[in-house]
Amino acid sequence: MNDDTIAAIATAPGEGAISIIRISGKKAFAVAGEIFSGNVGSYASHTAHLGKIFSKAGSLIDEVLLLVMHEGRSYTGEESVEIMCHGGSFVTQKVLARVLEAGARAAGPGEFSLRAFKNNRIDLAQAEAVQELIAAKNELALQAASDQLQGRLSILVKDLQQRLTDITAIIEAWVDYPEEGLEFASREELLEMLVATKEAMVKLANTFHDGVLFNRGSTLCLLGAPNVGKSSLMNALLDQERAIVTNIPGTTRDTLHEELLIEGMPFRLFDTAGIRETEEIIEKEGILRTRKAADSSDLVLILLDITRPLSSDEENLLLTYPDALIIWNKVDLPHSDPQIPGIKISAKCKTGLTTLKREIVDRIWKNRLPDKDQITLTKERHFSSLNEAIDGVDSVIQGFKNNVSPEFLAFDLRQSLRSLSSIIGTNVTEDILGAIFAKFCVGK
Ligand SMILES: Nc1nc2c(ncn2[C@@H]2O[C@H](COP(=O)(O)OP(=O)(O)OP(=O)(O)O)[C@@H](O)[C@H]2O)c(=O)[nH]1
Ligand SMILES: [Mg+2]
Repeated sequence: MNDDTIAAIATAPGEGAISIIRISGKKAFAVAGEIFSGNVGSYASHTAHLGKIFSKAGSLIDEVLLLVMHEGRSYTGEESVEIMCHGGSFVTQKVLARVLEAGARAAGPGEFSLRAFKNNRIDLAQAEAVQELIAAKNELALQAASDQLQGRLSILVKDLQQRLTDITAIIEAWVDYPEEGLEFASREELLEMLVATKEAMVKLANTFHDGVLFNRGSTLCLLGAPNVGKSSLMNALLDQERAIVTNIPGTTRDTLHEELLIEGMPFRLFDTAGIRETEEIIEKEGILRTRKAADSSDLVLILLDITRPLSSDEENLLLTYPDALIIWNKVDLPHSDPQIPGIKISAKCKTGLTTLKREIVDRIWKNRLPDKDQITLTKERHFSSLNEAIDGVDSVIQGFKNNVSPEFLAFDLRQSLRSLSSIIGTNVTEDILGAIFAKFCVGK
């Protein structure tokens, strides 16, 4: 499959200043040479050349800049050419059509990255990081993706692999040379090595929760009685008139959500229908949805009206969500001291919001603000492979304590090693590869 030459538009669709058509494979120079005015085969690697692209009939399609990369020195590891043409979608399509006519095949999603992986330019975790880097929407997600792309996760995984391989070697020595085997390590030493390796694996697995939050954002759910100012607060936090605000209780009927960054951290904020006893059918459904949103969120924010005493509905709400962050709204109006402690704000006048934001970030991230040196797992696939590996090591530790025969222990360890390897791709089937790269963009 790696024998043919592939091509695709590598830039986003639509109009732009320039578009890039990427060609990779054994015949990349020949293909480009056939449609370009210069002698592509004679160019040094990593040089750019101004010239013209012609149609088969010889008419001019576009003036372009052509970048040449020799085999072994490109993203895919193959002979590659990038054609920078004018960024109209019609002209870009025409250049691509010309490239295909000259003998390249249209690349599928992620096919360039798949080739980079198959040619050992990057491992699987790094290839996946490319896509995450493209999708990153905040500093943390970007940092995690770029760490992975730099191979920092891979280095960690390889280190774990090495440790398990060493342990397996010792256990297999016991199988093969029951007499001398114990010279390599005592049972106690081996158990210590196993436990330490497992701990390092668990430490990495524990970063996954953060990794998910980096990409998806922590969910915040605004709860409260009708008219306390939930939608006003949502708008104030977003700094835009997103939700409808009126003085009619029961204005918000459905849950709506928006993404926002608070102190650089990603969040997803839900505004909900105010909670109260009602027989009205739409409002009832809205309240059901409110409860659903609240139950699945990372932090519930209960909004109360400081100008009036708590209602019984509100008291129930406070009991149902004892961990909620309590916010007293409408401090701009005359009021007496609040009945219970909470953050005081005015959604209308936008006061108290800085304190509120600080508290939200603290509640979610306190004591676990990402450490710059810690690698964060961000992919479900990596997390589940790592967990399989941990389970394997765990059963070896148990087996060890129960004097299970070394053959079985070695078998379990090999299984664990396979799971670990699949993270960086030394042990994955074509099916899995296909599924991973299918999620990439065409041209990447
Ligand atoms: N004075 C004052 N009025 C506010 C404040 N926040 C909201 N309001 C007013 O309170 C009324 C209700 O505000 P909303 O934001 O729609 O309240 P809600 O909690 O979303 O209400 P429902 O969607 O009906 O549950 C509107 O008239 C707002 O202008 C505030 O901080 N001060
Ligand atoms: Mg509302």
